[in-house]
Amino acid sequence: MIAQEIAVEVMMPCPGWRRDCADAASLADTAVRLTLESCAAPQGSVVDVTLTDDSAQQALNRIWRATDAPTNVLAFPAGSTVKIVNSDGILHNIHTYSTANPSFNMAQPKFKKVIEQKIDQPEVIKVTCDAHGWMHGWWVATDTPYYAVTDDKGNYSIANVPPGDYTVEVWQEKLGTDDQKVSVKDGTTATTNFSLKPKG
Ligand SMILES: [Cu+2]
Repeated sequence: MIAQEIAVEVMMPCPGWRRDCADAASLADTAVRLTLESCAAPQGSVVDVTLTDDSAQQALNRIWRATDAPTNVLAFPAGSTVKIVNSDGILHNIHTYSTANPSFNMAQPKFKKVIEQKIDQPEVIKVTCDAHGWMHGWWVATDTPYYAVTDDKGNYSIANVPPGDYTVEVWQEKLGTDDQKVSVKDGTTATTNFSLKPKG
């Protein structure tokens, strides 16, 4: 049975949701009610859901995740230390899924504001919060200092690459990887475009 004595308000400030997913509001309503029922949420609870767009997500990321981009991907050269910040004062549990680096699974209570974790080996690492199933992201530890995270349009640029022949590899969490060769000439800009297709 779906809990009824819980108020769920679904807001869709972005018109794309109405256009592309006509029943988004009722799906969100049902999903929230089933979730709250499964965890025995108290009757009388009020839940607000906002189905938003990339620019609003970017603003939230800027405020809450110190990442000025609409992304859940953090890229850095291997050997870097990642600062995991608990900025909302509730219990989280940081869990990494890796093979080249040691995995870790660590509670982050509200008094533990920052956990530092060094990532020595290049690897794409899935990161979840075991306390909140919807919280997840990716760490991409690169084997090169030349890397970029695309913006919300898929654009990227990598500055100050020395002249030479390179392989540019792209990774996307749902679309996988692709790569292309590129030659960089002194004082010029080389362009590499990718078009990833869903598999299957
Ligand atoms: Cu969490």
